[in-house]
Amino acid sequence: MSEFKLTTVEEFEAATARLLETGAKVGADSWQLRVKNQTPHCKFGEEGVCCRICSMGPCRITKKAPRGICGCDVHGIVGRNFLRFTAGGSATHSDHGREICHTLYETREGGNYTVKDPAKLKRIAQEWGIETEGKDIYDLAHEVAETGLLEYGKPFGTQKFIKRAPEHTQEIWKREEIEPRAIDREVSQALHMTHMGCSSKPEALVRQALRCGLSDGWGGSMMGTEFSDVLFGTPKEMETEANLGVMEEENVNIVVHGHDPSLSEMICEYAEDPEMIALAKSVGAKGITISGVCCTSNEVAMRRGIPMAGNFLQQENVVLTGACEAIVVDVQCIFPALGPLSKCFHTKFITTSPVAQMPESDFIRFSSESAGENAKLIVKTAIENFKNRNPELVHIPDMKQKAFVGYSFEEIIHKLDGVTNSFVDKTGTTMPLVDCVKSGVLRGAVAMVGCNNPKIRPDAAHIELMKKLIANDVILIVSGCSAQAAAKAGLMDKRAKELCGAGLKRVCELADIPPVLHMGSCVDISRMMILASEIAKDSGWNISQVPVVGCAPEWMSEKAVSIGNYVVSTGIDTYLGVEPYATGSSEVDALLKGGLRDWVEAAYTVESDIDKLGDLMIERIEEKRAALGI
Ligand code: MSK
Repeated sequence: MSEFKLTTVEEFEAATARLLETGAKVGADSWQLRVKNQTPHCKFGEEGVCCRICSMGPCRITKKAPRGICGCDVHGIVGRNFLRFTAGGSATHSDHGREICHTLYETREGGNYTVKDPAKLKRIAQEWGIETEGKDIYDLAHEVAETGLLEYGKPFGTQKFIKRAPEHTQEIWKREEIEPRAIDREVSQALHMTHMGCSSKPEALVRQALRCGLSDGWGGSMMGTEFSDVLFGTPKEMETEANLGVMEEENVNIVVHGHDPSLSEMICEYAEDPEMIALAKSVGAKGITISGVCCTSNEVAMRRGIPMAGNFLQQENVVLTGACEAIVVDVQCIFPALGPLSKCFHTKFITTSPVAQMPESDFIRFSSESAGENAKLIVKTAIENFKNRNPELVHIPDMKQKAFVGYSFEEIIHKLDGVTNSFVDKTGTTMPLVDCVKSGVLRGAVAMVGCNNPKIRPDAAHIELMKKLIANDVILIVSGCSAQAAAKAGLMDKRAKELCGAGLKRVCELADIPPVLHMGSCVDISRMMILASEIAKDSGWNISQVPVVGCAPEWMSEKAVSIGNYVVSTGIDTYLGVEPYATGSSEVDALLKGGLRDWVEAAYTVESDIDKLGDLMIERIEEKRAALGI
């Protein structure tokens, strides 16, 4: 076995610099160049003090002009912007969840989509009060899918999954009037409240932002996660690899990118089809390599061990290798820049969703009814493009790390408690984890999530924070692009236990896990909410007392703010490395960074000095331990 060594951020950067040289040769644009053109950023935008929700403006708040034309002050404007930002994220995650419900509705015996985890489907049906006895599994799938779809527009009541939270948390949500009702209603009401002439009171706007976030995390995202497991299998530990070196020069390279596993699962199926492999060989390739970028990558890595080529700010790099036959995208986090960039190479930029249509792409519409045919056409298109490669432009950085992934909530319990668990059946508990925390073998946990953002040295914040935390016996649960940063560096290799404090190292050895556990994609932060809830129920603590904090050091998207809002509302203090656009209002800023604690027992901390951010998280974990007397 080769000697274990982390890949450094400097090595990532050197590899990128080499790829950018190729880009320069062919006249390619890059995000690095565009950042220069966009800097410095608009100060009004950064502070959230620009209002353009009616056509009397845009109004920008300054000392000289403290109110907009309608008379709204800076607190109302910043609050409205914050709520609209959240609504964008909540709608996006939840619409992803809705698509998955529709895919579940399309399942048929022998069809494009089948039920891979019938036991999970039955558990959810029972949880929702749907009769399972004597029912055909596909009839049950359709009934559950339809019930899930009704969660989006139900006229009365609250989200079904909120019953999974501890009673104390549910009481807080009720008391604070932030219990999420119909998912679409929360998004719609956010837009209504922020329309000209509606709410301008910061408390009301921030409260709705929490509610809208909760409808994502405990509604749309949770359905996205749970039904993806039903459809494609609940993740189990699996070995894979990460970083650009997973692309193979002699093979047809297809890179899947986006978020919805309905497409990528099908592409993976067809890439294994003997007919397609024979076709690849007929054009001179040795085979077909599928790899991924962003959360689509996380989805297929978690369930199939498909390697992860990179995260958000590496999406252009896969094209710059000159060895990418097709980058196939579904929805979210896709740079429109991939269109013109692909034209500098032979790469086909294939868009597939009516939700994410982009210029200079080949649009092959993907739908669950014709998924097989669509996927086959996409794989075939990529194979036929292999002959168009320019060998002079091909350079794949020789850089990859081994990674263990697949730590769904169920798998974590399985690894720690040795039994296959569901929290509904209660066949296993989180007590082994709680006992490790109580004894101090583990000091606590950090849920690290989120994107890359050029405002922070890409991947450096994720990796440096993880190194610091594991050295201090803090275990990491991670998702999204944060997970990919860890995998690329080598922190998901089980040998990374050598970088841990003595306590965490022991846990890693006993449970045979890496110190950084990949829990999935952005929607799978819902898995973390379930884990936190079960820890609270098993330990008798409230969620806000558990020595766990959330962190998104390099976040950039609207989805991240929606996530932050539901994580905080669930009682988990959340640490950010980038300010949300809210500093322009002292009132909104103070609410987010402190006032929320009176409502939901948790709040935000923002610190761009990453080392300090790590210290603050460790301090908070130790404060929680001291308060528990452990
Ligand atoms: S893909 S939302 S850049 S984590 Fe989910 Fe990564 Fe952030 Fe997109």
